[in-house]
Amino acid sequence: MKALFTSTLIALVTLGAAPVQAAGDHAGHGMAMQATASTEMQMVDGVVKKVDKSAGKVTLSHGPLTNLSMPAMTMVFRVKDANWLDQMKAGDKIRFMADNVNGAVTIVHFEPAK
Ligand SMILES: [Cu+2]
Repeated sequence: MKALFTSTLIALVTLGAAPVQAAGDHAGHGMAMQATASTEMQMVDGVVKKVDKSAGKVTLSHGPLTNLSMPAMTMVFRVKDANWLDQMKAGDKIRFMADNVNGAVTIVHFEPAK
């Protein structure tokens, strides 16, 4: 009777722990996959043409934006974080992600190109 109780307890502990472990692995894996996918899809090269801090906009010559079905061109972008405008000046090469935010094409991720 005591042996049965012990093995039942071990079984319960094992069953209880396994789903938690599996869920943790799964969540971490999902996040990693998503980050990789969005980076590959949306990070685009651009060259700064003009920065308009008062309007919160920057003019970029950019490569194709596949997520927006947009070919390479020169155009004005809004920026999600106005502080990024302080890190850009005409002639700078940057890498960025753009998305359509409330009808305005907006830079949602920015980093200086190395
Ligand atoms: Cu464009």
